[in-house]
Amino acid sequence: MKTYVMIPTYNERENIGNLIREILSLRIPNLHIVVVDDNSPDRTAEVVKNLSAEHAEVELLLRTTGRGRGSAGIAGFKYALEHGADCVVEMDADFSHHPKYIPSFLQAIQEADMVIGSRFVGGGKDINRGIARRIITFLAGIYVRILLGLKIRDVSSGYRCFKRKVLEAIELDSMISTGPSIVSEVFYRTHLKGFSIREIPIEFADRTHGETKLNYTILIKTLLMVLKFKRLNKKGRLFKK
Ligand SMILES: Nc1nc2c(ncn2[C@@H]2O[C@H](COP(=O)(O)OP(=O)(O)O)[C@@H](O)[C@H]2O)c(=O)[nH]1
Ligand SMILES: [Mg+2]
Repeated sequence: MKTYVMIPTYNERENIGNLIREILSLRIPNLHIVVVDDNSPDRTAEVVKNLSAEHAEVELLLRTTGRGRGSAGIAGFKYALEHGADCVVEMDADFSHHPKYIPSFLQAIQEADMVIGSRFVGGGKDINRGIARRIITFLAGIYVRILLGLKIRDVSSGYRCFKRKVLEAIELDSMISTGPSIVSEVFYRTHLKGFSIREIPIEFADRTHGETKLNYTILIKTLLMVLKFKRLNKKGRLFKK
């Protein structure tokens, strides 16, 4: 099974090298890593390029026009599909998503179409994060779950694993998210297409290096985007095919 770990990055120079090394140390057969960097001013891409010279399975997708967590994620998924991935793991670069869980994802994906790393199932945890951020996650989660009718608990988790057929079916080309709302849009599309989704517990840690790209403006925009997917779907226009 050819697996791609897809990591979008923006100013993650302090994290990405260690993260890649930890993933490689898991020694998972036929595992590739693609880092999708939006030409970060801190030269994250340089670190990735240097590592890819030593390790053929480390690949860099450098985007020089436009920036966004959503468009980067879509580009990364497409890259993995074009390069023959049977399975794709998506994760953040900041160690909030610890790579030690990758083997559990690959195990669980044998029996589900999509697997989510979840803070809110038995054994999962949200550690070291401030109370304000936790409350926001909780309230935004209720909003997204109710609005989109999702059955999963951790609807803002960007640590997840997909079978190829899911990424082929959700129509990456008709996705409307350019920013972080991609996390919900992917859940919604996967749910609407009827795929099986399984949650496995993870301990989510706050980043210790670098800065979050999330702020209140982005948060509000993200929540409004969720209304937009819902409306598009009601009109039968979320999927084009
Ligand atoms: N390529 C790319 N990656 C991004 C962008 N914004 C955020 N990311 C990455 O997406 C992941 C999650 O972002 P982060 O700032 O940690 O968001 P938070 O975890 O919600 O606070 C990290 O790996 C970021 O480097 C972007 O505009 N472009
Ligand atoms: Mg983060």
